[in-house]
Amino acid sequence: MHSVVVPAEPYTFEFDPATTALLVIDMQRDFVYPGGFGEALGNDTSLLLRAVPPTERVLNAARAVGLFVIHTREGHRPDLSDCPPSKIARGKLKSGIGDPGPMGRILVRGEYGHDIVDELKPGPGEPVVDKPGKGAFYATDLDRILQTRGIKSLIVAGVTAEVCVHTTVREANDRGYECLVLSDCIASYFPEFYEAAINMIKAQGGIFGWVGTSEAFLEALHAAGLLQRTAEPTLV
Ligand code: C5J
Repeated sequence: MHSVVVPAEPYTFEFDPATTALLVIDMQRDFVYPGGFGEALGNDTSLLLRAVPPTERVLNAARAVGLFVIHTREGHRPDLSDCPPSKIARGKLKSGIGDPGPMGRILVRGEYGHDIVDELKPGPGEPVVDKPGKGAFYATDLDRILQTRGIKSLIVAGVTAEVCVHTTVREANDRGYECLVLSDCIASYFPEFYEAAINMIKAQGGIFGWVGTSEAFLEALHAAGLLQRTAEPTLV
């Protein structure tokens, strides 16, 4: 068994790659890209977009060392039969769930905007869990997939910090998974919610889990001898 030790808060996070998965939450075009549903709601998507490059580095490293990778997407069946009427009505939006949006029907499976951003496209053998709620364990087979693989720890990236990431980390924690949330790989449209989300995870001795950075995570993989150091292209 390899043990990887990542400097984190509130204290070091230790994991065995054989029983650890990278969980990439809802990195969907409609939330992250300019011109999508998120922006149509008046949000600044650049705050989300900046989590993409570090997540891409972590995803590439996870693939290189053989970590199990799993992606989630928030969305519904085209007939919306899995969407509570309360969710459709919430916000009294002019264009909401199921309506035509800038990138296809909003939060509907199969639509362009519902799919994962190009940079973080799921690879072969990486399950994509479609979830109707905010938490990735609610009404999905995520727990079954993780249990079948013997997964005990989760490295977490995704959006948004205070909604789907937080709900999922709380659900995971209650199910006994140890979560390391990578602070630069999660994001929110609201800086104050981002800060609070991070602080809530690591408070009280890590009440929901640990918080670290992508750099610390990658460095830990190097230090454990699992990842080769490659020269980064330098700007001249
Ligand atoms: C996610 C949302 N993925 N903010 N959804 O966080 O509604």
